[in-house]
Amino acid sequence: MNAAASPVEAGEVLWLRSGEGLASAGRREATALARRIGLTESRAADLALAVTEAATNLQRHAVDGALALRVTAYGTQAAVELLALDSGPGIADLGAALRDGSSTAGTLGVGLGAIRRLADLFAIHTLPGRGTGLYARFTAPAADPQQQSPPPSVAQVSGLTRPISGETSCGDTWAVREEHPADGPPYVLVMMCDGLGHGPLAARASDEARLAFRESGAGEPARVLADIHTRLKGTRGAAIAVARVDPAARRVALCGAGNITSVVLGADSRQNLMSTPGIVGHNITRPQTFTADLPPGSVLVLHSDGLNSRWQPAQFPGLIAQIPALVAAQLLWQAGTRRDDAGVVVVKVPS
Ligand SMILES: [Mn+2]
Repeated sequence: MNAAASPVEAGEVLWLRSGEGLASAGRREATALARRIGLTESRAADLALAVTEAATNLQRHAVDGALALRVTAYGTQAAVELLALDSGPGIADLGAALRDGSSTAGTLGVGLGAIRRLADLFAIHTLPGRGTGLYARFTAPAADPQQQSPPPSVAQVSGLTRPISGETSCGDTWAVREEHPADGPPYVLVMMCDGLGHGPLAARASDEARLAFRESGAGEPARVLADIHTRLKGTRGAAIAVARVDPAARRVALCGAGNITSVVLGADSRQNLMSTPGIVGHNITRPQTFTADLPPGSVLVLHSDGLNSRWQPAQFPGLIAQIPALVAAQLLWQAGTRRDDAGVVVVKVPS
């Protein structure tokens, strides 16, 4: 498996909030997803066990919490991804919690060693007093071993969305397109989209935006945004930012309209990239493209207004060293509101 490869766009995310029956609901959903992507019986059982451990942890020890489950594809391989997120108390000694058999009775962290051992890819980030994010990936066997694997990814990209409380469809979405042109270095295009309002009509606008993003042949963010604008006429419209990341040059160029927050995030710095006012699909006047450096170790973060934009890097020590899926999840959980759809996408260029 190519761990660097990125899923191409947002898929359906199953959110299960902590409460009675979390473990059994989680197992049931995980088993259905495992079947959908053709995990072997024994790997499906491993996934179910990991879900049980994560759910039990949340139920017993965490303040508020949720599991998120989804299917993604990395290169040609499908995977089930499990996220467990909570609002505290955090894990004081992560090293001890990850060692199986260590005495962690009564603390958050029982079973973490087991989840790490079972998963194909595991990551965890904890904020003392404020919460823990856990990520585990279970990858299906390649569908066709003869199939040519795609060129290695030049950037890691992942995101996460969560609908407003009480809704199942989400108007926030993200997508990625990696290009390997014959006449130049490879680059990555990424889109963050917030369909206006929420519910099915917002989701429809963001579905159209994903299609337009995928089908646009353009390589410049402003051109891609213009193509999406054309496609979104007749929908509710959306706030959208499109970024182009050139890994070799470590540069990002971004063009956005409407309220999307775009940040180059360093260990103790954040640089905002501006979007212009407007509604994609209705009125965008002279969208501008802004550029910035992506220094080694930094990540690019794009998110909707379902997250409070006033978060600071100092509130998330160590987070940017994590994989993009976990960076997105922690930001969404810690800065997100349940009163709006929320969405984040994160791009990381390997150092
Ligand atoms: Mn919104």
